[in-house]
Amino acid sequence: MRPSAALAPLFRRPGALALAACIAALAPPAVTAGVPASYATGSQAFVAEQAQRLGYSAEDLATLMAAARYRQDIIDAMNRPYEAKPWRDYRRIFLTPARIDAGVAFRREHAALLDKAELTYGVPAEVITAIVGIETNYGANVGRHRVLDALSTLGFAYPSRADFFSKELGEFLLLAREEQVDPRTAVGSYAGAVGLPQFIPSSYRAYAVDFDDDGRRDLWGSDADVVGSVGNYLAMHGWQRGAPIAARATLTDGVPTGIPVAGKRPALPQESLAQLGAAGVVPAAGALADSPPADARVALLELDGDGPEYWLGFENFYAITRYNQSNLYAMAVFQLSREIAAGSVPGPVQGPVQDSVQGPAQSSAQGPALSPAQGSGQDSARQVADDAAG
Ligand SMILES: [Ca+2]
Repeated sequence: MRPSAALAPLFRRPGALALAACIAALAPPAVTAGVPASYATGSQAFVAEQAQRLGYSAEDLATLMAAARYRQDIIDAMNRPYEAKPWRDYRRIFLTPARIDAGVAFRREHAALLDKAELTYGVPAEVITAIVGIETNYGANVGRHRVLDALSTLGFAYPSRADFFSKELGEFLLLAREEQVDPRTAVGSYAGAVGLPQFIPSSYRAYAVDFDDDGRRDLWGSDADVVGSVGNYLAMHGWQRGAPIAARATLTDGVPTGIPVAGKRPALPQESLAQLGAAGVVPAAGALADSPPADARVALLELDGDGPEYWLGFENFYAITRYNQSNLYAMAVFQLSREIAAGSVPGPVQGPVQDSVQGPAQSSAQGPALSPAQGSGQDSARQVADDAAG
């Protein structure tokens, strides 16, 4: 909604701006071409129902929400089925020489922080690095959408997940106050994930840590907070210090019957290594540096690489899927982490680097960023491509 020419001069005065926005917001919903009616009615209902809980006066929240804009391109991005890609394509997007090299550089540049996070949370430095690398290309693409626009658009005009995103909008407003972030200017992905590690607001509030002890949790501007928060997130979602993540599986008797085989959707590791061994499924020779105990829990995975690939996903693999609920995502993190480790440390690393880079080199700056850490319990989380870098 743009001011008319007659009103425009008023808008140069700050006080008048707030007053005019407030009046506009309290008026009946305006019908704007291309904007679903639910957007305005949803926004008004949000103000009426949530202002008190969020610690706003109705007038102040209405003024803020009047600054939000419906964005059709955000709806379009949500509807692009990126998770439908097979593993062989997904892998080529994320396991590029550029992304590996930048990961080795990030690992080196932030060695002290990453080592401290590994000590604190038990999550290997290269795993934290790989997550930041896949989420935002190490901060090169933290998203270019206003969070206020993204979460209001999805909260009020994306019916299949409106409840989830309107709740995240509330979380964002609380977060903005708690961390002294301007809700009018904060940017993130089209799905409202923010900062280098792409935390959705509820995850930010629950799991981000102030790893540089400056009194704020800043996932946009503090490398320390970014690194510590990724480690804490995984630790809080079941990461086991020193335990394996995944290993290529050898099937001595073909695909076993009676053992569930997961595809792209995360599966709790429920079988023991001993049970799988009895069914002819064992870790590939050399895939693990140390033999895990026979009662270690694993899930058998089948990914569509160049032909079917079978993998064992341990508890730590499942923990990565709590960050982004896709086995493709977790496998990309795992393999990128191994490449980064191999490029960072002279001498042997744990096990061979599996399925190293294939396909032509691709500028990782043009690679899509994933959707956010969706928090636990969101089984419809999406891994969709952001529409462009920057
Ligand atoms: Ca901090």
